[in-house]
Amino acid sequence: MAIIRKAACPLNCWDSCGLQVTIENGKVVKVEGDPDHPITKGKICGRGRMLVDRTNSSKRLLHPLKKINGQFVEISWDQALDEIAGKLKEIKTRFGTTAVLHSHDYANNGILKNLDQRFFNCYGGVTELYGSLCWGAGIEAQNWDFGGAYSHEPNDIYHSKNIVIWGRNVARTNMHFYEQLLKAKKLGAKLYVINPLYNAPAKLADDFITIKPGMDGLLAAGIMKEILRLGLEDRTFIEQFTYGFTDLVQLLNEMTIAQISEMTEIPAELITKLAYVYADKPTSTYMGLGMQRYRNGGNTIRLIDALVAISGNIGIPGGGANYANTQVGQSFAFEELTMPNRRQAHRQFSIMKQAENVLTATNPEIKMIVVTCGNPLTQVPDSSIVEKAFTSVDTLVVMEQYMTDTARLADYVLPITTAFEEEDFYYASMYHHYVNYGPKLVSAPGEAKPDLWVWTQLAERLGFGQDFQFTRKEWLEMTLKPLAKHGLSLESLIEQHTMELPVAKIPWHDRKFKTPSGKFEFTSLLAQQKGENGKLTLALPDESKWSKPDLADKYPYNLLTIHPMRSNHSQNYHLLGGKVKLKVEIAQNIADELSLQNGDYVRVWNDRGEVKGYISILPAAHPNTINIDEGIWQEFGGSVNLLTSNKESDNGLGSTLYDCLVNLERIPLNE
Ligand SMILES: Nc1nc2c(c(=O)[nH]1)N[C@H]1C(S)=C(S)[C@@H](COP(=O)(O)OP(=O)(O)OC[C@H]3O[C@@H](n4cnc5c(=O)[nH]c(N)nc54)[C@H](O)[C@@H]3O)O[C@H]1N2
Ligand SMILES: Nc1nc2c(c(=O)[nH]1)N[C@H]1C(S)=C(S)[C@@H](COP(=O)(O)OP(=O)(O)OC[C@H]3O[C@@H](n4cnc5c(=O)[nH]c(N)nc54)[C@H](O)[C@@H]3O)O[C@H]1N2
Ligand code: SF4
Ligand SMILES: [Mo]
Repeated sequence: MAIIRKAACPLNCWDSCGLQVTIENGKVVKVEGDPDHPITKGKICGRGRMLVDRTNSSKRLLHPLKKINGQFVEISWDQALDEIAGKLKEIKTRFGTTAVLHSHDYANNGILKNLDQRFFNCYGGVTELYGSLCWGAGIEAQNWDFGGAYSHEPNDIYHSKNIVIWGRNVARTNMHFYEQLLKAKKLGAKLYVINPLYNAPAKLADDFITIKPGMDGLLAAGIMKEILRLGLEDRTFIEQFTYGFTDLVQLLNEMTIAQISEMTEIPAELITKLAYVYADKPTSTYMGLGMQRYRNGGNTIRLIDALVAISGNIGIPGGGANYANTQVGQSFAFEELTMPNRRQAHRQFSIMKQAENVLTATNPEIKMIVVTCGNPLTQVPDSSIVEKAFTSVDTLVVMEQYMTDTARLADYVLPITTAFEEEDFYYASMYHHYVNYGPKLVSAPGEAKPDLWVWTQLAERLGFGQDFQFTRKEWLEMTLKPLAKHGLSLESLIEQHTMELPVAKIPWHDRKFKTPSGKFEFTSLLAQQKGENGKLTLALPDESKWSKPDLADKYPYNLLTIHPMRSNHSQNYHLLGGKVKLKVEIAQNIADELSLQNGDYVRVWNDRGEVKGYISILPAAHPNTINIDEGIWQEFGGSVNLLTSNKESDNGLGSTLYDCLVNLERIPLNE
């Protein structure tokens, strides 16, 4: 008999949906949306529905594997855990605990996934990653400007007169926000979309502004120049609540509107029009993450923040510089969960340069890498170096649900449960401020075990088992402790399935910013405390005709590698029935120049590597722009990260994944 249970989507995604899962004979047979969820209201995307396949696929890893003479052999859990614990003990005595690298990303939004940090802290402190491939540059930028990266609550959008969707691929990546845009438009809001690629929200837009990749900061500077020239700025806000305005004015005088128009490839009239849009308050700005994955990414977000500030759109209903909502994650008891005080040694590599650092680390060298919730061979930039680094260490342990490109390189592969096989609660610090409860619904296949079980077992073998002696409920209660004073508890979460967190719904409405000056900072004092000069600049991307003319001659096209429609990163390609082909989407002018047609087989390359795939012409994409969706496995022609650079963004905490020049040529099909 079929039963229906409420659950939560675990995927790293803006929307963090409530689910309704149908179970029959102990198996998940259908995943739908939970109609009672206050924000996601019963609708989910294809990736959510594919969780059925991710749970039931015959490709699931079912037993611990050890590589012996190049071949994977099934071994028992006891053997795997004893051997890995033995190696961890030996490394600790001979080289110190930082000879272990913990390489991870955030493939699962469950709060208890953070217990990996507790394990490594109690072990003594390993080499950990800092920064983020995803949103690091922009988060740091908003920390500098506001003292936090906070967004307005989703339904505040209905107060906006104008809505600017700045580089967010809403229909594909944030579907409930797209639904809201449709409604806001019906209510009379005007919509502006700024993106090098013409996407679904662009079709709804009153104006679609096509921009040269990496040039959004300059566009924001141009709009600010026009606001000031026309006297449209919010003087009261600037005078009372900001710091460093004269530095900004000085900066804006460095370039003319004509220059900005030429470099952004946006007509000057459109820049002036956007100045009036920003002055016609309330205007909300919803930024995406793609446009900060450039060398100038932090500065780009800061210039957009500055635009929102001088136009007086901060802290008012219907306004906001909406980028992320980190106040959601800040609601929980992370320190108690992860125990940073237990660490005795510590070393950090940036997530972007983890591979390069593995290859060059001394004192100690990296002897073991443990991978959790990540697929670095596919997702981390400059894949050739990643492959070299991850095969260079004595021991690579990968905790996975599937035999990914990274898992193939491992010495030990440990089979891990999927979300419906363990209890947790889920949240995203991106869009809405509700957490969703996810009960255990079915048993795991084969010998697959939760990550937490692995940490518990290893902790016992390493002598700190008592730090993991808690039941799932006790762990979950521990994380929710700070919410007790607001009357929120695990019991109520379990009963209601979703719970609203007590966060600011209109951030900065009290004009009390969390910066050193207490004001919105055009010139950042926090940055100065970190040894930077803290001033805004008119910085350009690293790989561009201005910064590197010779490189741009050799590689004339901008390569974007945006998030795929039907997969969360690399998670679904192997489940799509073998029909995956690497699609090289190109702007019309490239097709014209190289006489290319849809379906032609091409090679895309730069000094870092090459990929091959099939042409698809995008008639409305910005000239000289190419896109290849990210996440594609080696067997389907990937990874696109063979082409991308592992440089860090200007503020050191973000990636430069889209700051990438390439060339392209047609090749015969059999090559
Ligand atoms: N279907 C699907 N949805 C997802 C994910 C997924 O893998 N698949 N991943 C989730 C995750 S982890 C994240 S971080 C979010 C990301 O959500 P988004 O930020 O919406 O999407 P991205 O693919 O990261 O960024 C690509 C977008 O940025 C635009 N872009 C690139 N360069 C520039 C530029 O220079 N200027 C401007 N204005 N725009 C630019 C691209 O054209 C594209 O629209 O999506 C989440 N949702
Ligand atoms: N070129 C390019 N590269 C990119 C991006 C881009 O836009 N372009 N986007 C970047 C962004 S925004 C992000 S967020 C990263 C994402 O990078 P990743 O998080 O590494 O990518 P995923 O493919 O989502 O997931 C990695 C693996 O985690 C496994 N997994 C899922 N749940 C669990 C679990 O509970 N436990 C364990 N142990 N494993 C689990 C999955 O099976 C999957 O193989 O990629 C970045 N890389
Ligand atoms: S992937 Fe995102 S939109 Fe799709 S079901 Fe999960 S949370 Fe919702
Ligand atoms: Mo991401």
